[in-house]
Amino acid sequence: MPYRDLREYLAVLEKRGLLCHVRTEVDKDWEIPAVCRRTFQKIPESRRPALMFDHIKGHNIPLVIGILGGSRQIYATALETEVEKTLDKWESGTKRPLKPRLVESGPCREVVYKGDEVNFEMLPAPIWTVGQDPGPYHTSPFVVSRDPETRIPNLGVYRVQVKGPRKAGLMINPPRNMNQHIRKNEAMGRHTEVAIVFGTDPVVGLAAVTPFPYGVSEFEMAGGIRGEPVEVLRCLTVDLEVPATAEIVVEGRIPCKGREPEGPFGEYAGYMGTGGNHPYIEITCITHRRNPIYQAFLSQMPPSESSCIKSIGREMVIRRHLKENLGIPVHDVYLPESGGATGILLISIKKQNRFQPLKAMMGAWSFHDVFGKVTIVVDDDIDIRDPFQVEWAMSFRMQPAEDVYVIKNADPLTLDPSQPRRFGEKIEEPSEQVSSKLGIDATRKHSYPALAVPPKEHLERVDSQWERYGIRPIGRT
Ligand SMILES: Cc1cc2nc3c(=O)[nH]c(=O)nc-3n(C[C@H](O)[C@H](O)[C@H](O)COP(=O)(O)O)c2cc1C
Ligand SMILES: [Mn+2]
Repeated sequence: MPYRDLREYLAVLEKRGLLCHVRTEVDKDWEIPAVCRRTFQKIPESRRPALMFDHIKGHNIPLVIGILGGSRQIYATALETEVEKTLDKWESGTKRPLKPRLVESGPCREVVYKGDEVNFEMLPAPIWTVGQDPGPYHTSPFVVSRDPETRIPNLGVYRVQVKGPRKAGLMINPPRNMNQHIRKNEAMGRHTEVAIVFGTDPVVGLAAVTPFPYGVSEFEMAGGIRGEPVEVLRCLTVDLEVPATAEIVVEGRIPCKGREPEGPFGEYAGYMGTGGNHPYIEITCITHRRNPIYQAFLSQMPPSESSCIKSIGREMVIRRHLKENLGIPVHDVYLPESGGATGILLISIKKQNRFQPLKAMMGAWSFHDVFGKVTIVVDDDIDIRDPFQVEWAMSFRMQPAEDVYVIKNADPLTLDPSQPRRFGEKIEEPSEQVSSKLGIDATRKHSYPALAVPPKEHLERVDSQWERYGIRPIGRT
């Protein structure tokens, strides 16, 4: 049975020992980011819990973080599967989309504020990079908007700056789906309606950070993965639908062509991301459940929750594009967290001809969203999730003069500070950036000598009688 809402999911995390309560009172504006950073640095990924800050100074709403991507085990729990089956669950679920079910009422509307009663600052959004971010930011807003022609909704996570009791700022990178809604509306002289959702059943959140092609509804994808439609409720002041069991819903409108300074913000690449002129939201209504729970994602320097939750969905969509649209025999796709699940892309293929490695790179580079500034293609006997094996392939299956491709004038990885500054020092708009790509074909180009390892049967014989040799790792008896 899929989780009905965030609360059911948190109860499962708690039961499995994957959620740790921080019961002492904490300050959201310096302490929460520092505690989270230390949790990610001090505790190895496989043993890292999600966190619930029960008492936040000056607020009566608790904050949960790491609940979707504190670790791969937590991520798998969110998808109701096991770590090894995560990709399969994505693959099969998204092939059977389910339309959301419209309902008449839902707990997300237990408390309603409209007009002058609206106070966006009631939510405990932290200041994440203290001394550098201009103020509090929401890092886990599931932002809903819709195409004005097709009416197909889109759900994406775009950072939201708190700008006052009824005002918020948004930063949407150029390749993102929601830009098309704003662009289409502005071409008709219209504002864009928006709903920001916090705290849902976990699949909705994971779908929101995944770059499905334009026109694909993340609600339908989430329904497919859950095996049951997402129940949605019509908003009160905008023509949009939101998950009926959400913890908190903020409704508003982005004025036509309205832009205001936003940022800078400490970003997923591990550096401060530039500020600029970006759309803003005039908030019209806030509704929430009684005793709502507020969700945040840990972003900033990888490893982070952001790099974990982005990597798996992105790997799935890239793999699907290469395999199903381009017919490349892809074995595995991996976006390491060190590259913020963006900068470095590894692809293994069961190569059928010499052209496929370059085709795989170009295929990945021409996806609508931008990944793989450095893209490495290897044969399918290399485990791309093991850096040692990738380095071995790079060492002995690749010739720099033959197998390296550098492409200029590629679309930028927004927020990558290494990009050249073509228009002077200060970048006002992400569209002023430009990137280049490095592709490395580390597959075998001709027949290879035999591997220099003992014969398989000898290794198997040794394995079967390993105890007999009495060899133990140092430090253990
Ligand atoms: C914690 C976190 C913060 C994010 N912030 C932004 C952001 O501020 N702007 C942006 O364009 N994408 C941001 N993203 C990435 C988008 O959520 C992601 O690319 C998603 O696919 C966007 O939805 P779309 O493909 O429907 O546009 C963020 C992702 C995460 C996990
Ligand atoms: Mn989308």
